Amino acid sequence: MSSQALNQSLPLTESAPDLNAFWMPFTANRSFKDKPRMIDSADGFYYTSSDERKILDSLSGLWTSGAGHCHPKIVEAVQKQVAKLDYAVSFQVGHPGAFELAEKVTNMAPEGFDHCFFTNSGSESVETALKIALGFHHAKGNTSRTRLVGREKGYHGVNFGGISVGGLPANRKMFSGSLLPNTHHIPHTHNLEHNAFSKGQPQWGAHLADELERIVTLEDASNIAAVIVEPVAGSAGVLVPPVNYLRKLREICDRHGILLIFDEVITAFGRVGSAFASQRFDVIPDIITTAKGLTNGVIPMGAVLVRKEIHEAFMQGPEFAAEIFHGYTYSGHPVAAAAGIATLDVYQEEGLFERARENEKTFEDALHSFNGVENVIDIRNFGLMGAIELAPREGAPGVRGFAIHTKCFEEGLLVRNGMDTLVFSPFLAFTEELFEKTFDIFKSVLKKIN
Ligand code: PXG
Repeated sequence: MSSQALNQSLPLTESAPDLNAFWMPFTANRSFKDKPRMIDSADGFYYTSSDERKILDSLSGLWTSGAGHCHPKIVEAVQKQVAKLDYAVSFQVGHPGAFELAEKVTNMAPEGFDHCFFTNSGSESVETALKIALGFHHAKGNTSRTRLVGREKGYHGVNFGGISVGGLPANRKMFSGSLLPNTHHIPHTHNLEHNAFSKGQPQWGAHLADELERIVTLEDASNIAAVIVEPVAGSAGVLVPPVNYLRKLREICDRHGILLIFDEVITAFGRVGSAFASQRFDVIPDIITTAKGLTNGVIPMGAVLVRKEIHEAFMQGPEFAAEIFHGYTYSGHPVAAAAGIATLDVYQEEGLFERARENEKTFEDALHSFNGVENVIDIRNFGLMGAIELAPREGAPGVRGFAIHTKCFEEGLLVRNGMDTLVFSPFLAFTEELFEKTFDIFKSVLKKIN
């Protein structure tokens, strides 16, 4: 393109961009473009909208930014790295940052998780984990173990493996003819009759893990590779595992030689008051997927952590050959690795996982103060994950939740709605004052929106 042509294609002023070309993900594009909600900048716990209003972020990005937006230490690390080594391939060549980050992450992980594979997102972490599970059994000579088990209402990203084991009908519907074969689903644990308004882990529901045993009986253990679940389901609207449920899943997997994958894309890095939810629940899987909080959302990056035995199973064959035919152009990207290293340092230096634990009670009390408010049919919480579920309007599911989201934005609060469930994921070091502010705005909006 000539420089003249280039100039003609650039806007002459900093006026608002045309909104047409960007096909926004998971967004009502037409209604957004009719009435945009634009964010210009971020600092700490706030966004600033393009009409220069401060918007308190009750979701820490999209469960990504627990350490706060534009954290100076992470910003500096990224700036320095991008000027020093902007990109380096990780295939047959390495750079120190990726190794340093892998060591740091595995040091925070449950004992025995000694290896980490880098991806660029949660979705890629899930695909990678499923492939590692299949590859593990293959390497062990158990080539019939190819079936994968997920859970209803599970969210494991948007790629084909992830939506196949995932259990959110809307995410599967349009693609249902082309999902992976040989997948099964255990039931979800959402039950208003038994568990509504539980604080923390519900007492009812551990028996639902036994459904895995039923699948094993039906399909035979020798055909099943892995089970994947979120320790606390996030996207489905914070579904907290019933007491003993995860332990039962672990026991059934152990009994039958099935790998257990915890999808910790949301739950890792302080969201439930520990580095990994596995540690908080004291149930240790075989493979852990992460993303989001790994870099505080600053640069896209994910990681899959595996137990030593799984890694060892791949380290066979001639030494000149790659052990797994899998990887991404940006696996272990130097700028992402720098963001990750700085982020993990910030978590530690600022004691953010401990701060998250200290904040749990304030958060729980604030959420459950909505018990009894009109239209509120359930409240759920664990760690710093919380949800308030509202009854849908008759014949119009999701409309009430979306109206609350947009009204909150107008009033200076970003709240995410999944249909009629409002989801909260506060910053790890949120203050009492900001919890109060969040829920004051939310309360006033609830009064205005029927
Ligand atoms: N697994 C889990 C458990 C997730 O929560 C992914 C995988 C996919 O990650 P990527 O980086 O590919 O988006 C996620 C993502 C919501 C919401 O509304 C949650 C996610 C994504 C979009 C919306 O809660 N989590």
